[in-house]
Amino acid sequence: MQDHPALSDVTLPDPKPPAAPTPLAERIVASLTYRVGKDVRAARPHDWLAATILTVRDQIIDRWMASTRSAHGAGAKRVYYLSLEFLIGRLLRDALTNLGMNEEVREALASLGVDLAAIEEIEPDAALGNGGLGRLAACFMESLASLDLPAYGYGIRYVNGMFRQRIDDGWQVELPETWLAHGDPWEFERRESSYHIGFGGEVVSTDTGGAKWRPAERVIATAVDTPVVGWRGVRVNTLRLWTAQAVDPLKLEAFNAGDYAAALADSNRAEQLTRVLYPADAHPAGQELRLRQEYFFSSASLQDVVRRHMQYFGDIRTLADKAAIQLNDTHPAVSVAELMRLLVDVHDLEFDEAWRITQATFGYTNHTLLPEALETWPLPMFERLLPRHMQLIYAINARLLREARSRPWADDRAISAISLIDESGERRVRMANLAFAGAHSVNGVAALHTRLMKQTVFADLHRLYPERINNKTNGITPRRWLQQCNPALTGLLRETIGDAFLDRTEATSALEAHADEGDFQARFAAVKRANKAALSDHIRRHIAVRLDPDAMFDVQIKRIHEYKRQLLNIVETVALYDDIRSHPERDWAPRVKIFAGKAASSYHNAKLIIKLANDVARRVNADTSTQDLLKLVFVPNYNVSLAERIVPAADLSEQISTAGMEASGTGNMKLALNGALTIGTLDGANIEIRDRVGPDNIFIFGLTADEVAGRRQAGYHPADCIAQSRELSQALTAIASGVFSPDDPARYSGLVAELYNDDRFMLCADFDAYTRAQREVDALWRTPAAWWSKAIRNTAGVGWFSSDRTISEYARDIWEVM
Ligand code: 26V
Repeated sequence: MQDHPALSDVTLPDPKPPAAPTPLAERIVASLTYRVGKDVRAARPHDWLAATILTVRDQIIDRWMASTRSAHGAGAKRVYYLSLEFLIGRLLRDALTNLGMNEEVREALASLGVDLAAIEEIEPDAALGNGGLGRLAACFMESLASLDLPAYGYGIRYVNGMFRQRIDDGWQVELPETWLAHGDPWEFERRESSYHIGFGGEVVSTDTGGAKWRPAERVIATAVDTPVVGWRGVRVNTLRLWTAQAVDPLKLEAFNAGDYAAALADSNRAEQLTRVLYPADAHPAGQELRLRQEYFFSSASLQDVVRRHMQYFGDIRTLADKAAIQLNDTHPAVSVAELMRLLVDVHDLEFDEAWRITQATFGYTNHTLLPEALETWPLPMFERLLPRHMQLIYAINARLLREARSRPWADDRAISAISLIDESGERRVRMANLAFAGAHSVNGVAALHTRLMKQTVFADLHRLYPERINNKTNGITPRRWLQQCNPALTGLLRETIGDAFLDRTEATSALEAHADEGDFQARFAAVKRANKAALSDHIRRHIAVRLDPDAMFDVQIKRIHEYKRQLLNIVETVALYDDIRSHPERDWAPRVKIFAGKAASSYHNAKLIIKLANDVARRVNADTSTQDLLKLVFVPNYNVSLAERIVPAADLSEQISTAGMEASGTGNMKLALNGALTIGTLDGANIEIRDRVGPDNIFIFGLTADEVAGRRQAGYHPADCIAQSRELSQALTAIASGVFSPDDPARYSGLVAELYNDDRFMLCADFDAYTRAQREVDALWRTPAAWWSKAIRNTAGVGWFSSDRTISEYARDIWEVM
């Protein structure tokens, strides 16, 4: 599958001069002529795309300026969302939907002989993020604008975002992604908004007894702005991404002396900073370039926030009244030290006052409890790169530990857990502790996750500051994840329950009254079938596998990670395959297992799991004895655009992480909103989904988070579970012995051995419960009226998971802007 189809793949009829050009068509032609510089007759699909975007962008600019003016005029407090990832995907359909311009633009283009859907398809998918955390940031930006809250997103304008995934002989191959190949017509470079960012050097003392940092190296950060249009165009906010340049891009002296490498060395070094997104979503790379990226964007963003504050309000001491800065995980946590530096060294505040302002300004969101995903930096590296920040962190730590010591319960163990410096081995700076200490609010992203934060990683900090941790259950924007990706369902809902749900997603609850109406069920099922047929078509064209849209589409789409347990799903598929072959006479429910997702390039087991999915697929899909009953596909290059195709076509949503390990999940919400039933563990937001849709409308199985912890404590022996389950042991034996990998029979022996030996993710403990739940799913599928009743109740029940609701809670409880 290709991210950017070759131009020849997109068939556009010959452009004809418009019969009666609409004013909008005329503007598109003017954009094409004068801004893209192409003649109507010579224009290629990408030219039409650019001309359309530029024309739509013009419609946005007045609102954008009005939004800025109104915030300024009102002296409003602004929200700043700092995130190293914004997984925004394509923007044209998003802008058209929110501006209500879809039909108008479709007609204008049609009058020019251009198909809107075809040019939407060639817009690159802006993948400036890894997975859930980055997509959440994009949904939040859209909801902030929709709720008319003045907000800026700050991040990095990566030249290469998330890698493109190709599947070669079943193996993942990573290719660079080039979303900027044709330029980005949405963006505005703001040359005037640029800042110096320092690295290295030393700290000197000033005559007034203060400290001053003399960096050895400087680069320039320049802002590039993209408008973010809210629902119904109520407001347009700014996504401000930073790009890096050398202070001295061309050293002429070196150039003239013929040393071209030296002449461009600074440029190359600076450009590395914004070259590529780190493509791991759980394993900190620990590389210096990553820390440089984090500081680069934190410093640029904070300098920008402080400059705007001084320009509008003139007094740095009111910063916290006028700015709320949210840290999306620890990636921007160095911002805490950077703001302290700006307040103390540049604005001459006393340390204590600066600390009060810093804490009042920042909020921190945690997105994972996996110990291996918590960022820490080797102290010597940190100090070499950011010597002044290291001093400030020591000073913050002294204050923090003094406060901790005053508590009677604080023994040495508690003190070392609270410290900003991990001294258990080589000394490291703990970014999560820094973010916790520097913020007035620390939130988790689902109720269970927040409870576990209090009990595990942050137990001692929580004891010290019991008011600080709070929950904000994640959400998704219903504009992209219902209206845009599923126009047919949106149309059906509007006819059935009216338009209220377009502005208040909870209003989908009115559907419940129709859940058992045969006629409505038939229409709901027909929408699903059409979406499945469209997905089948896409899959046939891209990976040449034919699917039956009447089979159950069972999907697991997300990053490939052991804790998410794609392996559990694959092993169950193998067991099912065996069972169908042994008992062909039974009334099996025809299924298509659909997988998609990327593995971090260095994550060996995750890549092996992709290969296994493809090995099983090859064998099962070719077996004539199970032909109509079971298919497995791994759809390459999972990204936002592919999710937009799969989500509306899913019948069953696999949310099967080891309980306690998935902070929230947001794909679970998207799939349920589009009428898929969930099969899942009591993990992350699945628990709250069950609460909303009702326990009868979801398939819950397996150990709870507390039971997982209990089993671990008591000593977990996976080999015993395997011995007790004939189905599991047969499936594992088949995989380990090379049934699916005859070309390399030992390929999976190590993977299976790990399950016998430690099974870190308790696949074996949950296997039988999972299989039973799957057979209940089959039984339900065979009674369509019962299935559709439950599917409808899912769409009806999950409106609460709108990111509008989530953002309203942040606005009220953390940012105090609502
Ligand atoms: C960590 C690192 C470590 C350094 C290298 C790059 C990198 C990138 C991301 C992360 C943290 C990953 C945390 C994450 O993505 N969490 C997901 O956040 C979602 C939104 O809250 C949530 O729904 C998922 O359950 C959670 O896994």
